[in-house]
Amino acid sequence: MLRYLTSGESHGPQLTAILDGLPAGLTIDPVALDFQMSRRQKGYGRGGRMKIEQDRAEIVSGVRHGKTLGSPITLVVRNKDWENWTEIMHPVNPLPKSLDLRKQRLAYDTATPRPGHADLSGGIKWNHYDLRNVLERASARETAARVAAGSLARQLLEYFGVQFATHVVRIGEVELTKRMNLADVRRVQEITEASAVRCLDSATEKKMIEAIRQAKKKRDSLGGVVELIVRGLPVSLGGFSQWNDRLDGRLAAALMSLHSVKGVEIGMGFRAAELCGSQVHDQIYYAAGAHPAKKDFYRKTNNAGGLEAGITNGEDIVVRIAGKPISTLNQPLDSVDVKTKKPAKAMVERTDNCVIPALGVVCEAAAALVLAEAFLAKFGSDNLEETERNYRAFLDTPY
Ligand code: EPS
Repeated sequence: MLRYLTSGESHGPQLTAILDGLPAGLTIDPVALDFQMSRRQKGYGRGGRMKIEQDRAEIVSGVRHGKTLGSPITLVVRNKDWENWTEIMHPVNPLPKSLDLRKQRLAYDTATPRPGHADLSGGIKWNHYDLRNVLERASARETAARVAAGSLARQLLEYFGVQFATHVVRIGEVELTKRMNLADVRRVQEITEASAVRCLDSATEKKMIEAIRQAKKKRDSLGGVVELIVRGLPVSLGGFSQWNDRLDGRLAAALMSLHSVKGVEIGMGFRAAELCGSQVHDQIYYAAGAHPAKKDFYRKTNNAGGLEAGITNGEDIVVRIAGKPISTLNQPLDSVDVKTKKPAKAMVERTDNCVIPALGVVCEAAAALVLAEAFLAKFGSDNLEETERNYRAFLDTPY
């Protein structure tokens, strides 16, 4: 079973991820790991924090001389900003009485919850009136730890030829309407990497940048939609015997659990509800020897998004993920002071205007963790030789 935990506050000393269940013998590429960490930091619309951090994931357990041991892998991402927050966030030392004014504001002025964020429900749940006690862990900074763990799961799947890409298809009202060629995943990766908003079409990219610029000018935030593509998974991962065997459900849950995500659509998604069955279902064809990972069956359409009845069918996994606008606003919305119960404007924190380009990177990591789990459940997870032997045997066994 591949599982992981993360810990750490946004402005604490570090974030930590523990990933348990990767097979022994996988060569870890630390450069590829840090590449994923840096991708998450980019994108037009990111705020001041990303100028401070240069995220790196340090491996402190579970890997020896570059190879996984089969024991839990611990990854540490240090928060550079911790230096500026040591007094406010120190795990043990009491808060000093004399703080400069800026620090006082950060330390005490956190009683007015931001609509849309975790502040109010978290405050009530844990009985905190200093809402910094809630927001520090609720922060999307946690996704840095998830990307660290996810990029190791990704390295496992990449070893078996699986490819991941995401591209931004909407920022606010600006939508990518042009049909893009997604035949070459590497090309999709290259183009999105070179785009400030990870969009495949340069004309749409310009409009997206302008929309974010306008939102920033109005001290507002913008959400959007990203599309995830995972190519190269074999047919038959997942299951349907029980509700939580279903890979579509597990994938949707992993993506839905990401900060700011409000919607997940697999394949045709909601549109399938409007059409007749003959327009929706992907017809089945066969070409002997052409597609070993699909047992030579293939489809000419992919409305199912690579998943039927909770199982991979060997076509690309295609998922669209909708993220709401960031809920920290520089023009604060109405709120209530949780101590005095008097009307007040929501607290203002340093913030991003749009994180949708970064959301795509995080979705790739979250998906990799779930899909690697399903892959290892089928082919074995003790050591890579065994996983590979089982995988090759599956490909070679005729159906
Ligand atoms: C984030 C770090 C945070 C925010 C953002 C994500 O840094 P700070 O709070 O110090 O400015 O930029 O957090 C949120 C969007 C949120 O709602 O909590 C990061 O590393 O991704």
